[in-house]
Amino acid sequence: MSCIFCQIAQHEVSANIVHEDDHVIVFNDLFPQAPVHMLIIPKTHYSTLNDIPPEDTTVFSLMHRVAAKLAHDRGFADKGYRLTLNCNRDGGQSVYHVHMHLLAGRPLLWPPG
Ligand code: DGP
Repeated sequence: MSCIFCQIAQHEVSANIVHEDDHVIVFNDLFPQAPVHMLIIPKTHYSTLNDIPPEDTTVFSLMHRVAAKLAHDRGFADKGYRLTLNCNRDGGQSVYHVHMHLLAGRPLLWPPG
């Protein structure tokens, strides 16, 4: 098993886990870019956004539902936050297991670098 996020999802590598259910696990990013920086990942391994099969019609709704609940529960839903998915080299992806960045806690610039 060489995927670090699969290893985190299987509790083989430690991470600061903030949510877990049957389908999704959320943990704090090791290199936070904002006061809140969590990674929301599906437990199913997909290397990139390009690898999610059309039959999997629920993966993003499950990830989004958890993100929205965390934003609400932690009190930054109204102030605002950003969900980001990077794909492949030009998209800035460095870990090849699909993940959603949940960023909050400061004004986030646009456009991104
Ligand atoms: P991306 O560049 O979109 O592939 O983002 C990958 C993120 O994963 C990056 O912000 C740093 C984070 N990261 C990499 N390795 C680890 C790790 O072992 N543990 C945790 N918690 N985060 C990691």
